[in-house]
Amino acid sequence: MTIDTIPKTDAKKAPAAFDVERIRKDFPALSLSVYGKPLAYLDNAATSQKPESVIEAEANWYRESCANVHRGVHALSVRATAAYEGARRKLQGFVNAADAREIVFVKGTTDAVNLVASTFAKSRLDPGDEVLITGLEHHSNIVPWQLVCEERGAKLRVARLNDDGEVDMEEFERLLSSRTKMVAVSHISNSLGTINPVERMIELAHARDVPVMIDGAQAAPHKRIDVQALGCEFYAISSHKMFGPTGVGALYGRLDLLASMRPYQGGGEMIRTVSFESTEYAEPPARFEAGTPNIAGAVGFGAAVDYLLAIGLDKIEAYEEGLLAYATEKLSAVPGVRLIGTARHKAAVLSFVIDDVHAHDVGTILDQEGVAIRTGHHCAQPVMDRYGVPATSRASLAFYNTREEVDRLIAGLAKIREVFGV
Ligand code: C6P
Repeated sequence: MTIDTIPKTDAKKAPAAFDVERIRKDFPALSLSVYGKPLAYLDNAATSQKPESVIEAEANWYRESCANVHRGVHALSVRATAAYEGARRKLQGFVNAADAREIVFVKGTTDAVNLVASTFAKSRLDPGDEVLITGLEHHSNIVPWQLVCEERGAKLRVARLNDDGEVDMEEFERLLSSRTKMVAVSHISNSLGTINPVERMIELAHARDVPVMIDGAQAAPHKRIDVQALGCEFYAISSHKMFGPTGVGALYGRLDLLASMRPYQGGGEMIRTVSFESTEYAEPPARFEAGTPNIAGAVGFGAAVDYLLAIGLDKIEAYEEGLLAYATEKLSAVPGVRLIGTARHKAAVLSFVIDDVHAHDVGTILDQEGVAIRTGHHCAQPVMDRYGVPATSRASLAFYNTREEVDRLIAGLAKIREVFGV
């Protein structure tokens, strides 16, 4: 199935052209006020707000189709199964996978990385082997690899960053060796917004027959994803960062690899036959979906995919590029502000520090102004260490944000400088 053949969202709900004011009306949370001020939600990398169509899809599933999947012959169960498998096909189209069986519903990106590390990688790692990641990774794309390396006597290698927050590609290439059994890299960094040259990374890894997992948690809300064009073995995404519900995500895995992997967890639905002597596993994706899945979440995730595709990822990317350029220019002009992460290719994230002001104070004062950002290490402590800071303030953008909201961030920073006399 290609992106063009994906079932489209109800045309009445889909914005005709990229019109940010029109789009904002689809998101109930964007008209909230905090402390009597309109909410400027600039914490989208942590989680995104949800359009009415997603909220309705999930609520309607509970109202009209609530039953377990793949288990019952009754009408409601058949309807629930159709909705769940329909969502899988939507995800297949979204990442342009060749086959719907290559989409495994998981809890999110963290779950997906743990699945691949503890099944695929674990069976391939011997003592002395290596897993290569980069200095940009979120803890979710570090700790699962550390766990499996520890267990198998393997070693985690890390390609370092330059001062702009880009992966040193010479070192990345140098670290790929006959010992490398797995490469795992983020498509877009959550802490700095750097867009990694994943095409080149995959090419370099494949030249040495090394499989690649991409952590796409921060890419899927901003870019068109095409796993066939990328040629990666695994790609992980989280629904909640893509304007869908929390608690669900998708792992793309190449079918022949999924079919060769041991299950992640045992339980109902992941088996073909069970006896006390032996168990025969189901084919993928069921093999990796033990127990009752997050059915309502998957249906809402499917609706989020419909919503994103109805707007168009290319339009989203173009709009956000303009907004990021605007915000970068404004932020760079604020005295005492230092941007952390100035890569040539960036998306949606502005991480910064202000002289002599702790990031938590920045976040708290901005909150009083109605501006929501995230402060801290962003689950990427090694990135903070790289820049010698304990924390940054991070404004992260989505297609529903506006220049006016960026201006409010900048005005809030002026207030902070006044309060702290910096
Ligand atoms: N980053 C942030 O504020 P989960 O929580 O499983 O949906 O996603 C984990 C994850 C993995 N990789 C990247 C690049 C991420 O950004 C995240 C989640 C959030 O930056 C919450 S820590």
